[in-house]
Amino acid sequence: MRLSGFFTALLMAVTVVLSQNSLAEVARDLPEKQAAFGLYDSQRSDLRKKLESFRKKYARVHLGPRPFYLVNEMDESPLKDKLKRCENRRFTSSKFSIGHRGAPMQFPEHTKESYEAAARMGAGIVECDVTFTKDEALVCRHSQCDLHTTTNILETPLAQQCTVPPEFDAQGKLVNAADIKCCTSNITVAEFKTLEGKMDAANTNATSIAEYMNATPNWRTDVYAARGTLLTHAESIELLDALGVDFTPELKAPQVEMPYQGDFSQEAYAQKMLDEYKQAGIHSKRVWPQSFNYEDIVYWINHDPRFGRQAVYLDGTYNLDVTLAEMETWVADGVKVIAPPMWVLLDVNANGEIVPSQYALNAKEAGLKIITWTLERSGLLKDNGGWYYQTVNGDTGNTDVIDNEGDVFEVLDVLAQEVGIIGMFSDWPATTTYYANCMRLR
Ligand SMILES: [Ca+2]
Ligand SMILES: [Ca+2]
Repeated sequence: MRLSGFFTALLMAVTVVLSQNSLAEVARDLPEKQAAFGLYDSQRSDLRKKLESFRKKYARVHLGPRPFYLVNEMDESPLKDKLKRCENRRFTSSKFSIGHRGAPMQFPEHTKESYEAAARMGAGIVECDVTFTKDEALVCRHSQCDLHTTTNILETPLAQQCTVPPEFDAQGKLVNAADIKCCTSNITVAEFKTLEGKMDAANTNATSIAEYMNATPNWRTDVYAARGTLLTHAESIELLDALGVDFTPELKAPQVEMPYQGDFSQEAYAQKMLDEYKQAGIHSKRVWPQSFNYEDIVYWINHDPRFGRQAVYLDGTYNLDVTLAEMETWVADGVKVIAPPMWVLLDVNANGEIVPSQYALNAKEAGLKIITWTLERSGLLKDNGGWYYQTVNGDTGNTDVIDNEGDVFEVLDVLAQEVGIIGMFSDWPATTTYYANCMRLR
């Protein structure tokens, strides 16, 4: 035993010496080898970036307990059995899993912390909703005018710059809670960066600022809202790139008259959003620009076709009756990807099964790729699931087939397997990442 221990130690020592020698040789020869292979600095840095992003893609993803809980909550079915068999898998990031505003079920939306949580949960793409400040800097916010519900602006002196600032009576009682309105265009980017993100909510009956701000629904939480670091669009690009995830910026409708301050046109705004990716050296393949405004999509397709190729037309008409002929006009304009809300893609058949809607069938026939929104944004499904589930929960007259938390996977499975969506926006990406890994959706 002792002898074999000695030989093992000797072998290890020899190995270490040899590997140090060969490493030293490699290091010495590297400049020559690079010259021989014609690797210039920029190519080397490209290669390094690619390796880094490869490493991050396959870095350990952490899903937390929620997806496992949701699988357990499912009604018995072959789908449940299949999902259960994936419990011990090594989960990796998937572009099917899109972080909607980050991970806002539990983290303040559009903050560094929220984006990091989404990436950690395996979202392969993370969203920055894009709007602009008074000095025309692009920043991540869901709306140009939601600072009063998504940040702490009302408890700062910047509140006085709001479009509709808070007003108080002689006793100091807040008197206009329902009307308060604060926009990114009210402040400069430097001022924006001094704010803190909070969970998106407001009590519009409040009689104090504290009461107004303390309104997070009980199915979300404030436990991660101690700090929410706000980001410019450019900072979001840098962060998401470092996290190894791809990008889906949404150009939000301006709440100010365009051209803003006489010179910032809608086209300049749409172009500026894409230009910030070019300035950061991001390949267009990694960017899925979105807009509800059809003209923005057409602008990108015609003026910046590399980025326009993956432009996502968010169909916010909520019209279940869009015809195949109309969808074919989108295709003729160069649109390749559409994104209606998930209920538009779903229907319930006579057997009480969730099936693709006529809209979904038309979109497939037109050859459109489909992304949809938003999973995990509905509160408890035992309480019906609300707006996002309206065609499957009885709200629009169809049979109600939503009655427990596990139904989230029943819905996602129809969207993935039968509608054939290529991506799912989620407020808690872990749920979608779990499904994507189990079904091998990249
Ligand atoms: Ca969005
Ligand atoms: Ca059920």
